[in-house]
Amino acid sequence: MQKVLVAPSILSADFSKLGQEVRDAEKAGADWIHVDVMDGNFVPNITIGSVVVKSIRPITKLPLDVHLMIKKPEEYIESFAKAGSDIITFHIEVDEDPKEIIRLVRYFKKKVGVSIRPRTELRRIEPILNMVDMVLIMTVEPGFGGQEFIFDCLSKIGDLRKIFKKDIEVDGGINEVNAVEAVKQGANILVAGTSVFGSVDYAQAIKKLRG
Ligand code: S6P
Ligand code: MG
Repeated sequence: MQKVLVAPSILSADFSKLGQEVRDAEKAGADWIHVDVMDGNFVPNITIGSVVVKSIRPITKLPLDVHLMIKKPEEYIESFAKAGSDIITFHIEVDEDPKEIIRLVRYFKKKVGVSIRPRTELRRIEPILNMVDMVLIMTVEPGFGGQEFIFDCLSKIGDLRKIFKKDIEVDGGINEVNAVEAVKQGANILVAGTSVFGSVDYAQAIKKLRG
């Protein structure tokens, strides 16, 4: 069976000591570091820009998994790529040409992911599935950490796994209970904000998520 990867989301970390939080997550066994980029436009919150990616890049060897919840992602891909992102994921709902966004991410030799919100149907991404490395299935409405996992999204993971053999990442409200269900459906990467950075023992939290 494929190893389940855990990607702690720094959105739930203590930003006053972000470097240390990233080091602690790596030491605790994290596989990737997940970076949530929000623009106050695509989602009702503003978070992290490419300067933050650049500043944590030398802190860790782990892949930086950048989740762009922004309109016009094509205008920011170059700066996030040059800042040291390893995987760049955009949302299909931004209604730009997905093939152009993918082409741009590939131009900078980065892995590319596409993400869908809980109410977006899988058929929206079907035409580009053969062009991406990863699909990120949102299990909360994007905008804020610490929300409740939406169980209705589970069947979408299973449906996708039947037709997509590469990475399936789930993001939003992931905890040790629903992680088991998501993995059963075929997810192999778990993003976890609150359940890792909100815990007292990051290593224990990551271990429990892996099941
Ligand atoms: C969307 C959300 C996710 C993050 C999240 C996970 O609103 O912000 O994209 O990756 O921070 O955090 P949590 O607390 O739901 O595990
Ligand atoms: Mg995210």
